[in-house]
Amino acid sequence: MSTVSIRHLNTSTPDFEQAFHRVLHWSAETDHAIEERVAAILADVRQRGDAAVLEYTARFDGLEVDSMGALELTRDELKAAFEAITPAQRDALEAAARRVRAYHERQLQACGLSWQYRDEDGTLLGQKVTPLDRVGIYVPGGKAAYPSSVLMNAIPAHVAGVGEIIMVVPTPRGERNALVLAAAYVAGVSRAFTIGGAQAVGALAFGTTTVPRVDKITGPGNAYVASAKRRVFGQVGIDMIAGPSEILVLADGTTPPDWIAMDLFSQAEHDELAQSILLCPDAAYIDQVQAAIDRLIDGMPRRDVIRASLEGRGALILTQDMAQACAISNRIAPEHLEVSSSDPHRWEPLLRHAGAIFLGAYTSESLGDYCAGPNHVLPTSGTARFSSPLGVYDFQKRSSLIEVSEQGAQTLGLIAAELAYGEGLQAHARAAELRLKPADGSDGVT
Ligand code: HSO
Ligand code: ZN
Repeated sequence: MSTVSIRHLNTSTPDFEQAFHRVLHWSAETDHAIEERVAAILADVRQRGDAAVLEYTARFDGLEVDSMGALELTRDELKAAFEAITPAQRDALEAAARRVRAYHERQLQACGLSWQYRDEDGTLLGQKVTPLDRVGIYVPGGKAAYPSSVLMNAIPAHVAGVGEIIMVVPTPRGERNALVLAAAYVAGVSRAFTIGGAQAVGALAFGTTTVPRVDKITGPGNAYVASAKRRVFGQVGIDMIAGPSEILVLADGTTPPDWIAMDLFSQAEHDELAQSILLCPDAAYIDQVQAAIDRLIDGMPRRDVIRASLEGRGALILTQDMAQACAISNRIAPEHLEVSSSDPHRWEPLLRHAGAIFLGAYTSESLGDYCAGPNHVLPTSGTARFSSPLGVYDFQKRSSLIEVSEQGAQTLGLIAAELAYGEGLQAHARAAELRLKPADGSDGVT
């Protein structure tokens, strides 16, 4: 057994605000060296296309081939990867994909469809929803190569009706991750390239002879990828720039402490910079969770990452009551929020800012990471205050529809002309007025 020096805070002590600020305060520093290198790589890919991508792939991934064709994975290769994994893995991937698909199909029905109505003048107004033509999905190759993320990015795109889904995944020295390729097969990826880093983002954003230009790039990546995505934003759409994983557990003390300890570990094991926080009004229970952490950590293969995360950014916070715990949770706006309570529905209405809310002791956050159905690409670093999980809506766009009736042209024409004259815009006013019916019944054309 070894002690994990995770911070303990108490909302009733005078220094709480200061200590809380230290827990929350985290800034991803911009590394200027990375920024400069990424800018140079993007400029080069834009200019030289495939030749540049080939060179960077040889240099950074140690993967030397003489044509871009050799960096494309065929649908047959994806299928072969699917067939090469174990039957249990195939079943799990397919079961997860089914649930994620079903959830996103609901999302499409609930908020992704076109609508229109006619007002009292017979004017038609509406919103037309169309999928993006082509999207790029970035899949990291190194320590964060998650097949589950392939499903979480590609399935909503597919459900939205995106025409072509292009996946890029670096394969250092040609080492391919069979589960990632199998997930691409299950999720219905259209084309896949074994390229990564800023050069892959550039290829997707600008297009090369081989890699088609996409309309939006989604998916997580390292600092180079994040910087490249920021730089190409505007040319193409991007999803969020994700920070390290976070979990906040709100506990009333009725869940076995080992379960809570393991849930805190589950996000801590992603990254030394991941953040796991417990909020609880029961001091004795917090001690039990600390004891569970100390007892369980040595058995974890990723204990070094978990310890670094818990000791660096974790916290066990004693609150006055559950309502105060909810208020603090709203201030944190965590990516994942577990309400580990015997009465989660009592607290849920108080919780406003979180990427995903997991209700009740049986709902471990990890079930959401893989297969519950909702997306696991979620807003981090407090951005749940203003943004949402990745969803079908991220792969769609909207166009407004307006069809003004003859009668509507009279009503709207008077309003518009008045406002247009006020703005000094004569042509706007006249365009509206030309469509007004004159009082004398003539056609109004002068
Ligand atoms: N919790 C991660 C997603 C993930 N977990 C993938 C396991 N695999 C970010 O929300
Ligand atoms: Zn996770």
